[in-house]
Amino acid sequence: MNNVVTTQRDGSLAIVTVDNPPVNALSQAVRVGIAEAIIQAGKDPEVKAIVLICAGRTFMAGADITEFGKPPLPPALPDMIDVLDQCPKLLVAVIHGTALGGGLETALGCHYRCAVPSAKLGLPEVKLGLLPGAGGTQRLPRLAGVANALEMMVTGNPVSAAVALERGIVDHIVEGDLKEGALAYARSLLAGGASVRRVRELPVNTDGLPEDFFEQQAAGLARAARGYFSPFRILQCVRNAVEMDFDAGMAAERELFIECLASPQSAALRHVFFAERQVSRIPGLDKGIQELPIRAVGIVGAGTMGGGIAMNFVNVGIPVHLVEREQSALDRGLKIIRGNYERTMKKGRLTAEALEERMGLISGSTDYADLAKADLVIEAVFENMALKKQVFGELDRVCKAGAILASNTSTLDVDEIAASTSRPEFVLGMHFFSPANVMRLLEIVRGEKTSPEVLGTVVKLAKTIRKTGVVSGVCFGFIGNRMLEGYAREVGLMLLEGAAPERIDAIVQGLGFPMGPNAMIDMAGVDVRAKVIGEARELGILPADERYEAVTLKLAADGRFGQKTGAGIFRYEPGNRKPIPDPVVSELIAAEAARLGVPQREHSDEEILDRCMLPLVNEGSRILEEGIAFRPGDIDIVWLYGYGFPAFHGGPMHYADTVGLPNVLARMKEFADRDGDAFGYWTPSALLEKLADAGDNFASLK
Ligand code: 3H9
Repeated sequence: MNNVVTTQRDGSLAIVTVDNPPVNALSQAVRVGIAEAIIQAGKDPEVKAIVLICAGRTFMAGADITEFGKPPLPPALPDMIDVLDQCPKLLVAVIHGTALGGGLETALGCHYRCAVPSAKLGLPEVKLGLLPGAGGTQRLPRLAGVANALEMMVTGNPVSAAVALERGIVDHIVEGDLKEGALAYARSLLAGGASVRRVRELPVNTDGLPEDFFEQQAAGLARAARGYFSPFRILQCVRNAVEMDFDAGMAAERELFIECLASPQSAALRHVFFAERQVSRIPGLDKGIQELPIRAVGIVGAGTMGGGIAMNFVNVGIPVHLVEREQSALDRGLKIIRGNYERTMKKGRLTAEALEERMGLISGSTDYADLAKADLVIEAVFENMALKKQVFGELDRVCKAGAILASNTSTLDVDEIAASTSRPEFVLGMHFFSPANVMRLLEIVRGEKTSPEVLGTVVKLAKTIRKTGVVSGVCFGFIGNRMLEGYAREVGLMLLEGAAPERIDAIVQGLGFPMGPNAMIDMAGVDVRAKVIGEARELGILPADERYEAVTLKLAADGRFGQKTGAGIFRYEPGNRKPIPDPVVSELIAAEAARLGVPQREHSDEEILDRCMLPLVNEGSRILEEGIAFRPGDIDIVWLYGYGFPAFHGGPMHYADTVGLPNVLARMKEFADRDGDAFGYWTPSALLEKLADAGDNFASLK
């Protein structure tokens, strides 16, 4: 017997236990162990029924993702599940924690399933660019019905034990002790004369399914899963379950699974899975550090940002006190927060009681002294260094010793801000993205003097408020906005050269971004962008290039601030966010180009895409080189969750690896040769050159 799967006997029951921490992933050792244990117990004349159960915090959470992309190790999961399916003894899966992917498929290969009320069951393979490849696409429709099964597989979202019971995915809910309850259930099945029941032998029920069900679903996916590969293969598999016999459906599932596994999308999404889990590991941060308790939060500034930030905390039960300069601004801020919650309530996602409970956790005043008891204060005032320093000076005066003071600055020097207090070790940046109650990303900016306890506390806090926290060093714009500069610069230059904004946006969207760069600036505010450029110029970090963001600056000067004023790079109909090309802007751009003497040219689609993406890669590489980001994956996560970089391309650094670093360099050189490189726009980062020369890629830096 192997050391991750063991068998015990309890009367006529065999108990097969999987113990493969942390999540009982179905590694080769587990597959071998389960298959052997079931064959053994199946042959034992004294065993009447077998219970398959897991130790630790969860049932099997799926195939072992670390094995993907490596040569297959026998037995394949579908073969192991065949062994379960064919077992001559009654076989019961006992589910606690999460039965996910191959884990749920293993349970579906058993003859009965029971689960504790807190269990969650799902087939999340789609999130890894895969499809359930161990019979899930054929077995789940037989138990849960075609529509329910398809929905679970294309969204990848799990269902609760109660829903699973209602849909026939589990047969029984175990109350009380997991093992005792499961054994009692197995005994009751035996006592009731239950026989082996193989899911493969059940019919697929198509009652009530519209005739054009699959066509309708395909049309829905074309909208909801634009650019994705595996959801369409999942649909095909479910259709096969209806139209083919079980074995043929299984064979087709296998083929399509292998196709998904080999797809670049799956490689990208698996990279994202691991990168997401790595961001909270901070090199050099001692595991034993004492995190500070955060029981009360203060926020300075009750504008859109401050209000959005407040919602994150009260959503998880942490009270917030807001401080504004004027009572009227505070009242306005509180009204906006209530309005946001009311909208959620109208959508049925929040009860009236929960709304009042959350609002009850928010207080406000115009007096800094009311922040004296806060464990953490986040400053969310206007992006201006002098103002921020003044706020931090005030906070230093009123806040208790040991309170963490954070700035929500999106670009400014956190060390300079920290220096305006007597406690720089308690100061850091917490850069939320707008809308702060919705966007998942939080850039955590560690100052030169930020203490490990403070950093560790905020990294953990990010998880508590359900954000993905990525740590950045101090530099203008940190990870995300610093990289945005080169991207925006090239977009601005291409506009001056005569590329239409809607064309640039369409090409970037073609890669899978939800919106193009021009629409994004209109949404964020042309004035906001112009202000950032102004500040960067003041700090002397912009090139002496008159063309730099000339279009944005001109639009801002003309009062075209973007969506909020109904006109920016595009124009907008009242109440509609759809960008509409505006001839006025074409004229404005042409006039700017003439004024600056920018020659007009034709751009290929490829050039537009490369000039948008390669500056991201080059700046990302510099950010790594300088130690601003710890890992390429951290940069990818910033761009995925902060800027809508398509997950199926894995983020800018993973994207560069797939393009090939020598190709990235060659293309940059082409632009430099053609246009000159007076301002260093196409000067490659030393790290990029080093990796390319060595035949390495960013992934090798992990
Ligand atoms: C599949 O099953 C394909 C089949 O259909 C067909 C095959 C032929 N493998 O998330 P956490 C690690 S595809 C390997 O922080 P939580 C994870 O990296 C699979 N490792 O904990 C982390 O490691 P570390 C379908 C895995 O409590 C540690 O476990 N299944 C796997 O927040 C803890 O993870 C899925 O997609 C794995 N499958 O959440 C489920 N899963 O500590 C993926 C986790 O070194 N997993 N690890 O960083 C999850 O959704 C969450 O991990 C889970 C726990 C909800 C289970």
